[in-house]
Amino acid sequence: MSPYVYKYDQETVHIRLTTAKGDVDRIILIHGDPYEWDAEREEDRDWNFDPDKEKFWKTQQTPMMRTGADATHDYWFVAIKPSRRRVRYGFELSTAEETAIYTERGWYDEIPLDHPGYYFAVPYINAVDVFDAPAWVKETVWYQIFPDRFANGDVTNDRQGTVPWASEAPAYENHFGGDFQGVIDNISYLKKLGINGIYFCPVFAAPSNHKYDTLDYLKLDPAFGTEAKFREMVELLHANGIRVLLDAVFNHVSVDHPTFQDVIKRGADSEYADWFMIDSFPLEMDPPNYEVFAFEANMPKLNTANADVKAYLLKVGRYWVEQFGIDGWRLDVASEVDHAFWRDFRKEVLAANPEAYIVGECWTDSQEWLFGDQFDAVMNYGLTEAFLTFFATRETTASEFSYAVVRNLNGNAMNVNEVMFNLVGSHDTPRALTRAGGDKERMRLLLLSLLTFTGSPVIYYGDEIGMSGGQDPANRKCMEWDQEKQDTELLSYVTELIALRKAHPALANEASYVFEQIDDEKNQFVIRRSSPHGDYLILINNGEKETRFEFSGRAVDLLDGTEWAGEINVGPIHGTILQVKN
Ligand code: ARE
Ligand code: CA
Repeated sequence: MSPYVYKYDQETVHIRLTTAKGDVDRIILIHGDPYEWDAEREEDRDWNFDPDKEKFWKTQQTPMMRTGADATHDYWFVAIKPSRRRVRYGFELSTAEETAIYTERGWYDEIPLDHPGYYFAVPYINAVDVFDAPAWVKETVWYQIFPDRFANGDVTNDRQGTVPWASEAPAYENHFGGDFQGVIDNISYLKKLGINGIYFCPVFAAPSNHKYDTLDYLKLDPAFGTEAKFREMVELLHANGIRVLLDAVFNHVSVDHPTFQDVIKRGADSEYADWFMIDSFPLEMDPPNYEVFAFEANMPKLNTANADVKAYLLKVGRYWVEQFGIDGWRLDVASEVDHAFWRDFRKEVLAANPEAYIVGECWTDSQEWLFGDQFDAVMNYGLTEAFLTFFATRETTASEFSYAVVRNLNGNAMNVNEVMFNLVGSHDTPRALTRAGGDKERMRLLLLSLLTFTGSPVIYYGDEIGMSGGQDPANRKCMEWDQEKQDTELLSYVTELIALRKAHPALANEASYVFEQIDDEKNQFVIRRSSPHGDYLILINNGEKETRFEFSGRAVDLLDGTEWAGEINVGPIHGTILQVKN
């Protein structure tokens, strides 16, 4: 599997090709069954010729579609359904002046038909090899909750020193008492918003307010509530159609984790000495003589290649899925944990629930985790940056934005894109509204684009009501529950976008995503999303002036229900969604 050639499902192969920008006008895929010969042509065979050379391989020709471009390349795509789940293929590339055939054996002037052995191959689509992400994720809109900051539903579980809700600015050390009861109390709010999945930052026992320094993976933090309360919350969320994703911090533990404490005490003699990556004994913390997360001496890195560590963490992965019915895991610092561990982790979790969703925290190109054997998706921070630099900070042109998005979409298989964890901000980044300089129009464009993008969008708690905040910890303010202080207009806008995404599947997945009418001067473009459900146009005017978009036929503006023929005006820093009528 690669992003260029992969099995999309048990019958379909996707093929992509990139060419130098503007170099090629047309590409036709030449493809056929590796074992099928052209009977008609064989009848015509001139028996005076060498019989080996006169056999003709039977091929079909399917045009590829140019789906986009970046600064240097054009991207081409075709989906084919080989009749017997196997295919040999090559490319016919043409300009007005010349045609060339590209095969596994190199370049030809004419299509070589004497043997399929010239061609590239997908030898067979074995069902077990097909990337198999859970289908429900394609229809999920996530809401990310930082548990200490969403809602305090039970003051009796507050730890000592908890400060009153929103009474101070979030700092590295303060706790505000948010908990599972607070989530339960606000299910109706979440349902009204329309989200149908919650990603919870860590909930296991840990000293800090963020809980990324785990003390015990099999215990919930008492400040969040009891096991019974957690179970009640998960069941209530499920009863309301909301899935639950937990945060697994397996790269490191808290310095106070009993295993690490044992190593501090017993040194090389500790039975846990090989659980960590230690340079020398005795242990020293300043600077640490053991591997850690970043430069954090209080977060010693686990040696996931150690069989006991592996068994311990795999048990954790399985336990919460099996015992509490959680729907998946977000994996912290996933890119720094070894691949073999993640392959086993996937097997273990899917054994407990074949429909579980696994999303890694990787900030860079992530193909090496996304071949179907490790994660279903990653947190798509590459896309976040493309969105923010165009809509929020306005540093890039419409063309540059399109290049980044096209590269992002072509960086992974469609199977992955359809379940990608897409976000405009998280507990690790300044809030989107803050990146947008507090400008609500820009924020609306960001949310419109996020909620009409392929994949599985995530809304960071409070973004929907206009909360602000810079880099951590300022981005982790207490949720604003005072309606007077909520931006209720923004809230209704987000609610409407989520409802539209659900009502029109082509705004979510299984539809094309093609840039049209890119205009850098006016700072605008159109996204065409074509699907079996019809065509949709997402009109984006990121410019400072009202502008006119033209299109063929009639279309309905889904945000206000008005119908338009051939053209529509869109205000400055504004966008809308058209459903094309045929
Ligand atoms: C604290 C401070 C930070 C400081 C940090 C590092 O708050 O301001 O930068 O220490 O010394 C958790 C807490 C954080 C805490 C951290 C350490 O939530 O508040 O930070 O523990 O005590 C990189 C990693 C990525 C990681 C981010 C934070 O690649 O895995 O840094 N994210 C996860 C979680 C965090 C969590 C941890 C890891 C640790 O989501 O919440 O932090 O368990 C880029 C790079 C990325 C980089 C990113 C952010 O663009 O490409 O690699 O992510 O910037 O820095
Ligand atoms: Ca509480």
